[in-house]
Amino acid sequence: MKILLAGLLAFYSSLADAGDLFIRDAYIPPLPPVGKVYAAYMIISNKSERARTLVGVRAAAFTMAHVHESKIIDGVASMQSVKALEVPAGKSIAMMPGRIHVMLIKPTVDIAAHDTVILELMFADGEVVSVNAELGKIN
Ligand SMILES: [Cu+2]
Repeated sequence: MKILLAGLLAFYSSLADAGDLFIRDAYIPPLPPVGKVYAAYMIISNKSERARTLVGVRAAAFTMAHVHESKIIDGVASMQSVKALEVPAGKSIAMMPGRIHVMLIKPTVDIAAHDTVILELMFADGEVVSVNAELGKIN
């Protein structure tokens, strides 16, 4: 039920090829009140017959948004920027804690638990897909 509801909350808009990219289960875990850096997670499904490439994310509620990948190098946790994230044809990519995520830096507005943050995912072919991510929601 929870997953179905999350799927319904995600809405879809695009400039082209409507209906072949689906984003679901988008959420932003809660942080302590002093936190200025958040992470968003979601599942991106590509139902089309060609690979699609995520090249950036916009979020009006934050100063910056970047796609990152968490890695452990020589026992030290670090993050690398992901300039192009390919979603193969017919496949899904799951962003999740400790792996790929959208880093959201410095809110531009006061945000509180259960607020909805709109993320715009930009793909290499010019398509932009919007998704609602609820703050403080744990799937
Ligand atoms: Cu990060």
